[in-house]
Amino acid sequence: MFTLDKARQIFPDTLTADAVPAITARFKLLSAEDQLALIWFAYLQMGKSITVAAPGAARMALAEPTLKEIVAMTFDEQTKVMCDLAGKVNAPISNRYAYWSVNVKLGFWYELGECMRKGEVAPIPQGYRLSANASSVLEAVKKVEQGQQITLLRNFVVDMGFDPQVDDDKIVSEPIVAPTPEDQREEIFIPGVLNQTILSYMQLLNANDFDALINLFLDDGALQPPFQRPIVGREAILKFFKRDCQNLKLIPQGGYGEPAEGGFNQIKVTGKVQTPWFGREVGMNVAWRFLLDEDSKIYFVAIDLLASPAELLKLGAK
Ligand code: 45D
Repeated sequence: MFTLDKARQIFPDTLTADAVPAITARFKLLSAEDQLALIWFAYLQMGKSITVAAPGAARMALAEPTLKEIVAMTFDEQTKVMCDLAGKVNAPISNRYAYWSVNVKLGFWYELGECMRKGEVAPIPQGYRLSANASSVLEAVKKVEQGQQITLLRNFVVDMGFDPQVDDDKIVSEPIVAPTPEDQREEIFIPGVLNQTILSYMQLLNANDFDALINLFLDDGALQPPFQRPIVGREAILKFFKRDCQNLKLIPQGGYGEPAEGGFNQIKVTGKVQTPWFGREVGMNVAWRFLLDEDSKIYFVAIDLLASPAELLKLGAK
């Protein structure tokens, strides 16, 4: 029988973007000042080719009071707040930050960045010289493909703040949008995949219909996001979908399935994912590795960020 650990090993020849955890580990060793400056330079560089979509009002309302508070501070105080965030120091704003969902954190930094541009918040000093290590991490960030760059930036932002033990039920997240009406949902067609659970998974996630989506999972099913531990159980997965997965666009391009032991089936799909932050400007190359039980319920699905576009073609037996 399958255990979670065993399920995680299906399709072992899938090459994930190892550069992301490798660069993240090096980034974490830098000083808070270097981290902030590095992100600023990386963000400016990225801004030359892609634009971040301004977050909606609903999302921003949650961070608004904190942003106002920061704008009212002196430059020195502002710099301290930002260094405390990067350094994960126990301070009031660092504490509050730890209780924001991923998208609220990103929206907060988006606004701070705008304020830094306008001169309302302390900028990274003009002549700031990165340490040798930080420069080398920045060069590494510049070399990876765009999907990996935005994943790195997202991970940097997520990891900030003071979080000894955050109570998951107290996380502040943006309101939930209504699912796309059924007659407006896009049909999903995946060459090589006829399994209805897989097709429904893609369509329901694209439609933000999380209450229907979660019914595709077994009670003890698990979902493993890129570079994360699996999220186990329907309740936890549903919470994750509602909190972090609104308005994604999954664009599966091909797939392959084969029987696994105990009447299970393993199906691998590859394709692109777009985040609402960058829309069509960035297509991340991903694989979904599904393990379904005999009733085609999802026991496990891993979403991997792929090492390169060549990985999109690696389907099926060789
Ligand atoms: O520190 O099937 C400044 C799942 C100054 C669900 C700054 C999925 C310095 C199931 C520059 C201002 C979700 C797993 C900072 C699929 C400073 C499923 C600001 C996958 C911080 C497919 C920086 C979904 C800023 C995926 C504003 C793969 C940075 C989603 C902004 C991936 C960065 C989404 C942004 C990604 C990054 C989104 C907006 C990677 C967004 C990244």
